[in-house]
Amino acid sequence: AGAPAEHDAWTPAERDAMARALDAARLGPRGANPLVGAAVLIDDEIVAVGHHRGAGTPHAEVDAIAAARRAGADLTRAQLLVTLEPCSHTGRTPPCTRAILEAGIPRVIHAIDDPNPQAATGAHALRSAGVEVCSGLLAAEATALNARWLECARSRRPFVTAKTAMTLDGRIAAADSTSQWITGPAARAQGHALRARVDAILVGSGTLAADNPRLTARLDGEPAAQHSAAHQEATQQPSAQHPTAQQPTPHQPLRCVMGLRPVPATAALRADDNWLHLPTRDPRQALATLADRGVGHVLIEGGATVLTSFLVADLVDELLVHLGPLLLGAGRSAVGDLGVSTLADAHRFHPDGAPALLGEDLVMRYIAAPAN
Ligand code: AOF
Ligand code: ZN
Repeated sequence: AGAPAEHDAWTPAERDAMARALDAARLGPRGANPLVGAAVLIDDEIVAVGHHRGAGTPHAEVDAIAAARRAGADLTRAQLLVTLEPCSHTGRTPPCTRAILEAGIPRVIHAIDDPNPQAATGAHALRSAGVEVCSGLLAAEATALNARWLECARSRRPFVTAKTAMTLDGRIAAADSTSQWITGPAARAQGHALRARVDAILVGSGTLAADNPRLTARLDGEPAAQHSAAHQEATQQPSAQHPTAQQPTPHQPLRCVMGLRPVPATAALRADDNWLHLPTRDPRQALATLADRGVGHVLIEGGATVLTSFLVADLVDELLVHLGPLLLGAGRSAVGDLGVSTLADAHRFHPDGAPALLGEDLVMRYIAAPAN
């Protein structure tokens, strides 16, 4: 959608501004939407920076334009640098092209085109309205930043986050199936906050049978459903530190069970109609069904069988590891056989930001390398 631009057509100030936009993009959470940042440049000076904070929140362009207005900038003299082509569609938020035109911004530089067919005509729309549009600045960096999201958009599948809470030696339950709790209240509360940010949450039918999880996002202190504690990561309780009463009801993800076992009539997840049984062991098929249901971001919460099947198919885009400070030496491993017999075949991930200490637990975020 963008016109090709010469490598050395960019000024140092434009380069710096796009680099700042990329840094800002990294502040957002990964998920159904890409990480996107934007910077406003006037007379070689960056007057404002903005970024996207996840599906349903304002896009980076709108965030940066608002910041520039607060700074009193004259946008009719500005260049807007964006790490992704501005969208032209009304999704969860209005089109960025409209915000750019209303602000009177005369020139836009975007790093890469948007592969989402709904959003992708932004550059064309802006040009038709008389805005100068260029693309390609720091394109490799912008592509790397959202490599897995770009793949999801091209193959029309949801973005997949997998979360697992394990001991220092990679166990999710002891030999007798006890697993409560491997991680403390602060890390578990973060897990519930994550549930409220995704469109769907998925567990295997084995975990359902063992744990009878509710799979709801709970930000208050209400107790979890009864369960045998086999796969604690599917049933984590909210933090006792969070007050019970005043919390609003969080957004509830579609609750999904994958696998060939039927869902028992007494399953806690049948509490309302917002659930789905995916009678397959094939992760691709499960994701295709979820995409048809409009799911853009799914959270895999276990157990090890389901997690392993997604890992084997290279369908885990983001991996969240909650590491509790304990050892078991035996018990159930977080991940099963991946068919790897030599180190060169290991599934590799890249750290996505710095690890965090939540209570006594280490919380680490990894992003998968681009698929070949
Ligand atoms: C932009 N700037 O900061 C982002 C864009 O559901 P919506 O309304 O948030 O739209 C999501 C789509 O918009 C997403 O799939 C991608 O194509 C584009 N994301 N576009 O102009 C942004 N995050
Ligand atoms: Zn947009």
